[in-house]
Amino acid sequence: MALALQNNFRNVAIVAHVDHGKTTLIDAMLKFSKIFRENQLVDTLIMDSNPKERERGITILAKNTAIGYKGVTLNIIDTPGHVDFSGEVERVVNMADGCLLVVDAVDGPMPQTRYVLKLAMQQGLRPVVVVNKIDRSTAEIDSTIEAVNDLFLELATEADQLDFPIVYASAKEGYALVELSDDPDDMAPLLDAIIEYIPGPTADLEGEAQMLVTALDYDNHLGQIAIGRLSRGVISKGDPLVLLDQTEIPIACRADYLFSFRDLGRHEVEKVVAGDIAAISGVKGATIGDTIASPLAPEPLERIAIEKPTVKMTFGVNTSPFSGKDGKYATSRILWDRLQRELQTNVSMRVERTDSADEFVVSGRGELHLSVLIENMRREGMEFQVSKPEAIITIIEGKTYEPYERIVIDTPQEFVGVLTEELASRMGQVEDMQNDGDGHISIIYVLPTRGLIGFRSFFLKATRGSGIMNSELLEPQRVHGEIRSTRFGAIVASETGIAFAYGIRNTQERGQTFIDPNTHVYEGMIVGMHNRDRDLELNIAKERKMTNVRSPTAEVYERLEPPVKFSLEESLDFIATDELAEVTPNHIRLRKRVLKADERRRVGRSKARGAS
Ligand SMILES: Nc1nc2c(ncn2[C@@H]2O[C@H](COP(=O)(O)OP(=O)(O)OP(=O)(O)O)[C@@H](O)[C@H]2O)c(=O)[nH]1
Ligand SMILES: [Mg+2]
Repeated sequence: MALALQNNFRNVAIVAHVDHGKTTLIDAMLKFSKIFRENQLVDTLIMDSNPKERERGITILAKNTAIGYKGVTLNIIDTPGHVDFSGEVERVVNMADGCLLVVDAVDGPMPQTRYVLKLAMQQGLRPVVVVNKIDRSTAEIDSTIEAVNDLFLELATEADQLDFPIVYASAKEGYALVELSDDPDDMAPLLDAIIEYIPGPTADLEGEAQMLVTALDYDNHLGQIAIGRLSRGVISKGDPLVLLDQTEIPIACRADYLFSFRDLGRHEVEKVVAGDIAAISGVKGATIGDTIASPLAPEPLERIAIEKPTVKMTFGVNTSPFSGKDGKYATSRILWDRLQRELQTNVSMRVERTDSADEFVVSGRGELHLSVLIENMRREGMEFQVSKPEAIITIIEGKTYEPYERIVIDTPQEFVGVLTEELASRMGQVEDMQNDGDGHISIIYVLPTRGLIGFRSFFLKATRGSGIMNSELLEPQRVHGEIRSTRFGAIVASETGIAFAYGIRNTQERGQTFIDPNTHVYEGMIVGMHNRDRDLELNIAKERKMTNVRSPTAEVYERLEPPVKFSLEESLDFIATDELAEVTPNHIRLRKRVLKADERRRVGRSKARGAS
């Protein structure tokens, strides 16, 4: 085997905590490399290209791009920083030899910084630390570097990992510096640092082709596209290949089209060489972790270990009386097919059948991971119903384990009381608490994922949006203790009809309402939250008997409290295990699983009997 250093390539993953500026940094490098050639500017955050990413301002999918610089191809992989999408980071780091560890100079290292650095160290990636956002007046560069040093000391497995270069940057203003005293100019110092410190790939160009499938894409014309780093040999367009899946029985296929990454997209090429990141069409049925190889040497590479999902919920056929009124009615077959399609590109997701033909269990890496899928399906026009997310319990040697997380909270002092009380009831254990002296407290908690479900929306409300919370996944721990729900009962519509102002006004005497006047409701739909901890059935669709001529509507309107409106995530947090959220393109309705009141009572009674 003739291993050779491919010095004309660099494969670099950009990793960091959420919002520390990874995507902005790549944009700055892209803009710079364009200016380099054409003196032309492009829009901001070109890499966050899908609509969901633009709407939320976060990266969800890892993406490849490449920049040509000083005769070297820099393959750059953007990764998401949100903990729910860690699955993406775990597998794409496989394609890289080095990483840019981006750290916000204001926040310093955060939970996900530790997680991605640990991952990078395990993979043996050569890190370059980028202290970003140095343009901000609140930047604390010295203490950030000190904290980064501590993190490396804690995580390094070999001494030479402690010797890492630092580059200072303002991704937003488009400059990078080697020394803080240098004059800000452009991104060249960062690109130079990549070439200097991150080694090119070493690869065997003479051997037979071999590539680990690390990412998948889909193209309407070309079908499935397998992406990965070619670790051995050369592939030319039209070459016969084999796919080695879990069975490791070679499946014959062919490189119909070949692409490599340049600037903003994939570019068709005639051949790819070992060391470069390639995209291949024509390899039907490939999944992540498979190997694509030459038929002359069908040798599989080690499969990528993907961390297991932590949270699950059911997706079911919409059984509400209003089904099919808003979106496409999805039969169980359509729903199943759609979920299966998701698995092709969404690696850390799982889908299983249940006892019911109309309901499937979908598991993911967190509430956000699952709610992004729900949002996407809504956008495609589908209707379906989902249950409350719950933590996934695993059984190891007869003992039950559940996922745990470490959360870091930063909050104005005045809210510490309510937060600690709430977290204590959710089995949170304080690990550390610090007062930064300007009225803010930062607290670190460890708690089961089970206790964290529903906490995010509580947190936002309790701190009136002024708190910041981040989490990191820990090793599973033994299940113990019970978390009691503190939610009040639901107010449930007892009749199908239209809820007019009068009915809503009456309902508001018993609790908070969730709907506007003139909303269509059905029996079993949740229209509000009761003031007590048991459910209440009310006929909200009742009209006032008009005995006199004067219309009472206007004055009733005036006395109405505005309804509480839930986002998708808040809805999922709110519902209890015997409730569902009905999701359609334009509505999210909350409902009891069993719609008829008398049936609910029967089910409740038989459950109680079963338990005793
Ligand atoms: N002042 C300042 N703001 C920056 C800088 N870099 C990024 N930002 C801002 O920080 C926010 C987050 O930037 P992104 O590039 O989306 O962060 P990210 O790391 O890609 O975030 P995720 O992909 O969601 O993990 C945006 O509002 C950026 O405008 C910088 O150098 N200076
Ligand atoms: Mg991003």
